[in-house]
Amino acid sequence: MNRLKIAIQKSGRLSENSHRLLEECGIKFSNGTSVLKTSARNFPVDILFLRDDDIPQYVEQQVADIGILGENMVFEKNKDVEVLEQLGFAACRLSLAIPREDVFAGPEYFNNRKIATSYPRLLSQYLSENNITAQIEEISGSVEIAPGIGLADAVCDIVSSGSTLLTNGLREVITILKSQAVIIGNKNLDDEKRSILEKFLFRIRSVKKSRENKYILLNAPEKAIGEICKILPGMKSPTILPLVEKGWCSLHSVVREDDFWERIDQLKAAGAEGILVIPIEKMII
Ligand code: PRT
Ligand code: ZN
Repeated sequence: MNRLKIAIQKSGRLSENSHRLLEECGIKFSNGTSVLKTSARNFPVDILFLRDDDIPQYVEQQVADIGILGENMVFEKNKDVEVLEQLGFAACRLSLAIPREDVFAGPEYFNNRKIATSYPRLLSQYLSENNITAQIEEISGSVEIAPGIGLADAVCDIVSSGSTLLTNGLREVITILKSQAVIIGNKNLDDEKRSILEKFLFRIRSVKKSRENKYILLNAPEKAIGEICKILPGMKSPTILPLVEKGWCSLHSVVREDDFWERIDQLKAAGAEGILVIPIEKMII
């Protein structure tokens, strides 16, 4: 039987979340540190452990059918693959940074300067879109030390908290790209692999939805229910059960993680009591 080959990063910032995602999708596999490939026990997929830089090319050539990696790398490598789903982890940005004490008045700063980066394609695209002529110094790691050792005037590198730039005396001035982890796929999968992929993506979307939502239970006086239902639209409409205490009921619904605290304040103001909020393991809609 055909098996879908999934490439994930062997070791690095994406590995743990990639493993967790597969596990939460119910895909069970063993993972020795030295193996390059393993087969899932309960789903028709094989998992390849690779360097993230190689994943776009391997997916284009169908050494792997799909892969999990950062959008930054997908756009830098510019291979003929399709982005299938954003995964919401490994958030970061590709930014230009300059020595902290330099005055910065706009992108013209970079004219005739040397910029160190591991992202020459994305940087040169940005420079030409902004009519800047700069010299790109391509290096594969520790980009942030380049100005300090006299290799370049500025850097174009991945930033997340900003502390690496700070400790190297640099200041972020322009964000070129915002990135998160995504799934990419080969464009020519056969029907059997497409059908495995659809099942896999369905599971991923259920996992993502469950992460974005919480299950909420609360008690409220019957007369407050109308108001509370307006605050909690839920998946369809909330479940309402009578309590032993007359005039009171229990209400169950689903609330989005991102506006959760605001809703809680509104619920309390509307008369809700004994509010319980519970994580959702899977959410199938
Ligand atoms: O060995 P392999 O080639 O597989 O891994 P790698 O070393 O090339 O990549 P890795 O594991 O460092 O990063 C993999 C992916 O994680 C990247 O392509 C991004 O999509 C994403 N990601 C998220 C990051 C960061 N956050 C990040 N902070 N990638 C790199 N960094 C580095 C950055 O290069 C800089 O050195 O962290 C430093 C900045 O971090 P802050 O928090 O100090 O700003
Ligand atoms: Zn890499």
